[in-house]
Amino acid sequence: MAYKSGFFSLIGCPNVGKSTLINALVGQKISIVTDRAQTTRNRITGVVTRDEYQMIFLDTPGMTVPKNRLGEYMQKTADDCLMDVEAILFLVDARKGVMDRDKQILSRLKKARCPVVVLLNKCDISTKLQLDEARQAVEAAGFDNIHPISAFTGKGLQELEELLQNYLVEGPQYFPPDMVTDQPERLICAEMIREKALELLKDEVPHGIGVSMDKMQLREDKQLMDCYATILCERESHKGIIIGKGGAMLKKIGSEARKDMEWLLGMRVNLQLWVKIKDDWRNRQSVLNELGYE
Ligand SMILES: Nc1nc2c(ncn2[C@@H]2O[C@H](COP(=O)(O)OP(=O)(O)OP(=O)(O)O)[C@@H](O)[C@H]2O)c(=O)[nH]1
Ligand SMILES: [Mg+2]
Repeated sequence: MAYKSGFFSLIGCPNVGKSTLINALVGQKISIVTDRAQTTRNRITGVVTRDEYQMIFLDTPGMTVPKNRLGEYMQKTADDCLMDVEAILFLVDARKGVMDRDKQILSRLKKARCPVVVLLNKCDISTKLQLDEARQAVEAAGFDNIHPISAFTGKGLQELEELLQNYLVEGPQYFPPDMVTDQPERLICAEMIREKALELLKDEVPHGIGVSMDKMQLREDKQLMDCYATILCERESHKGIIIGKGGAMLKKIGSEARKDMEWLLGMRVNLQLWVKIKDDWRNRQSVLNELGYE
């Protein structure tokens, strides 16, 4: 039988679990996850390769109304992922239910030229009533391909992969079998630092943060990677918060990110972090390009 492959976009409001799902599908953490909305900023590709087929999943930024140029970039990224795919996987947080924003996206998806699979995520923490209500609201919006899953526990994911096989088309293996993402290690490592900053810092500070991985260099004995990264922020006061008393916060962000990086790279990491102020960087194209939001 001929080899099959296909592309699937993960679409939905912020915080519904798109990145958690892509990580669960590929079986490795390639996209950062936090309990905050608007964690993902870029399109992240996740690849599942089996003997008979390859599935390519596109994680996207949650759909919202943009507030700055970075936000516009994030929305364009999500919009672009609506095209040229075998199917769109639209995620809803079943516990929260189908909100106005979900309905708006669903009405846009009505015009999509490809099939839409609706996933009621977080079924592990949703009641039966909440799942029923979410399903009814999705049906009322005109969609009937609805499946409860938990990206967190893995419930329903086996069935999902089986379902998605129906949408695959005869085609090549786009990625080598051992490749789970097209994101370079440099970018994933920078994202890991941003994830820790999002987790550890409160309020408006983390959303104004960008991380650039300036240099990664393998030591001569090949047992250790020296990594140099810069955290960009927008204000002097934010810089103070990120560094913390006596440098404590920066140290904490660094040591937590280092653990993840060591796991990813499979070796010891020496991470050096700096904090720099770049006024209004989220509206500056040159800085956005530098950070990989091109
Ligand atoms: N209990 C439970 N929590 C989940 C599940 N899926 C995701 N979460 C949690 O929901 C939060 C958001 O998850 P993300 O994967 O970052 O959500 P996202 O849709 O990628 O969010 P953005 O990137 O901001 O658009 C995290 O705290 C996850 O741990 C699930 O199936 N069950
Ligand atoms: Mg995400």
